[in-house]
Amino acid sequence: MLEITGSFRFQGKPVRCREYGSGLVNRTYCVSCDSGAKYILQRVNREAFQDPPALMNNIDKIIRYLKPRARSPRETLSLVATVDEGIYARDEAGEFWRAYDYIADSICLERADGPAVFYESGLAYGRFLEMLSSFPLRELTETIPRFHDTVFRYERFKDTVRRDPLGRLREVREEIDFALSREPFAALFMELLRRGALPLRVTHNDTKLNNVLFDRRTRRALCVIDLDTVMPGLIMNDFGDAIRFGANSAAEDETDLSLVELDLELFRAFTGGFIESCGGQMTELERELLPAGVKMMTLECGVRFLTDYLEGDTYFQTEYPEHNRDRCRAQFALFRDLEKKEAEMVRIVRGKGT
Ligand code: ADP
Ligand code: GN1
Ligand code: MG
Repeated sequence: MLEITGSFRFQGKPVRCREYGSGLVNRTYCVSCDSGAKYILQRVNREAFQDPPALMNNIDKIIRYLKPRARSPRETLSLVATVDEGIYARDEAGEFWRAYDYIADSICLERADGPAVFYESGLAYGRFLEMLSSFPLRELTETIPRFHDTVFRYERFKDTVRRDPLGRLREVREEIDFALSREPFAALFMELLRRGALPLRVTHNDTKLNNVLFDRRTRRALCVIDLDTVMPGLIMNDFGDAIRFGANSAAEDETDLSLVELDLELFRAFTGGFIESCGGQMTELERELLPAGVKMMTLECGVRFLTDYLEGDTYFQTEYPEHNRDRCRAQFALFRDLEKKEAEMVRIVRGKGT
């Protein structure tokens, strides 16, 4: 049993603790107690999040704000207090830990098995944004500065290419050339933001399908989880990251690139749910740029995987040495397909009523 379980006010005595989920950044465990109660216990990744106490304050504020607005208790996460009434615990190694109630009768999906669940996830992410639309932005810390500043991501990438710390450059020349060829596009949102044409909103910023929990029986979306990156951001990026991950007809790290493409049926389903729940708050420009958000998040994610590969896999958890390279290749393959299907995406978005 992990010693840190003793720091939380769990109901009963923890009797089982196992690694859980498939997140690429934090370490997650599922703890079961002799009372039957279950919890999610997480160690916050200090490489990714420089100020865990500030991050935990963000999460606490967001949850407190959402609770009274939610339709049911299973629609929001609930933090478990520590024995000294805190919202996180620290172990001897200085690591930060937090615990949530396990959301009962929920399932987490890595792939959309059809349009119905993906529509549901669109509703859930849109509703999450809608519920937070009046949350005061200045109360949130940027937990990862410049997280979706794609221009900054490119600066880092080019710096890593210059340094080539592991001598991996020659294995990814094609990917580097591809990334550089699309660099002008990467500035689109940051430029519009600088000109004041886009509003900053409270956004989730990590809208993978596996960050929504579904009801096991009804398969309706229940709860948006993984609140580490909830901070000021752009609505197109939340839309885009969800499509990048969930409407890809293959996995994020697929090595058979002929399988990687945008599934337009899934795209249509998510778009319907998203616009239905938060279309009312979007400006015309935001709405028009939703397909560009899909391209932006796919390109940015590919560049982040490539940078991490060149850096020696210091950020994303990997299962084999070329994992980040393969993830990058799959993202760039998807990006090429998105370029081909952009006009169709625009047509679908325009066709959805608010
Ligand atoms: P990461 O930041 O590493 O992605 P997440 O917060 O997304 O971590 O959690 C990892 C996985 O744990 C999720 O994909 C989900 O399967 C599960 N999970 C997280 N929180 C809960 C919860 N409150 N109830 C049930 N399952 C959860
Ligand atoms: C990380 O933590 P997880 O697995 O939900 C990453 C996202 C990436 C994603 C790629 C804080 O998400 O930005 O898009 O991996 N989260 C962070 O799978 O960097
Ligand atoms: Mg997650």
